[in-house]
Amino acid sequence: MSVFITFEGIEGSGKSSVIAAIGKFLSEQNCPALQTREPGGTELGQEIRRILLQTTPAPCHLAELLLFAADRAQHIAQVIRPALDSGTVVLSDRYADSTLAYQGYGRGVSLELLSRLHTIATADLAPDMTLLLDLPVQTGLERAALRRGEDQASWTRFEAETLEFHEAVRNGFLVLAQKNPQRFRVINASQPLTDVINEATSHVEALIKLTANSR
Ligand code: Z5A
Repeated sequence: MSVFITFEGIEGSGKSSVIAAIGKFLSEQNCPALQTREPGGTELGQEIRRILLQTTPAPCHLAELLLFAADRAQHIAQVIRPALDSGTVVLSDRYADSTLAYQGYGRGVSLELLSRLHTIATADLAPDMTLLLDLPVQTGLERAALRRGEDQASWTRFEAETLEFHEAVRNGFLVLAQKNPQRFRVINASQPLTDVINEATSHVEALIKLTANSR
């Protein structure tokens, strides 16, 4: 079944854990699903990811934005479109809303410019549903730090950003959800992981049933 679902949220919100659980659930239902991510869902994307997260000095804001757009264009051409065309459910850890939240609300790049670039990079391919895992910034950063064993050297440039930056990103995601209520489902990611997974799975199940019934 051709369904495109994206997972968004701040660092440490639990996206990877939830996607893995939903992928397992769908495979148990014999529903073909592909798990992928941005940046880095292709070979070219892996290179871009390394540049984006590790290179010093950091790219300027415009270069950073264009690298995320290049990663996405390749990801769509090589992975997302072919999977959707073959009737696969695509589960993507981050997509265009991350650009709006991080580069737009976080860095202050014009939302109008982001919208024009989005049209060019994605040909306006929009997700059927976006699950936003929302939680306080401090909790997300603490989880991410715990997972990495407090090893500051392994932190990416984004994790090292100020609390204010991460707050702006979180608020940006919430504004996007408010503006697009039909597409977004906001989940309280402060709950225990099993509860977050159950809530996310029920949204995915509902969308898949709706899509199947509308055919
Ligand atoms: N970025 C951008 O600026 N513009 C763009 O257009 C795009 C991305 C596409 C990619 O980093 C960075 O690129 C990202 C935004 C920027 N930076 N930030 N910040 P990444 O891919 O390396 O990192 P990430 O996307 O933020 O993912 P993550 O760090 O892997 O977090 P996660 O996938 O959301 O969480 P997780 O790995 O599932 O969970 C983190 C830990 O918390 C782990 O130990 C879990 O077991 C634990 N966890 C998860 N949920 C719970 C609950 N509910 N309770 C307790 N513990 C939990």
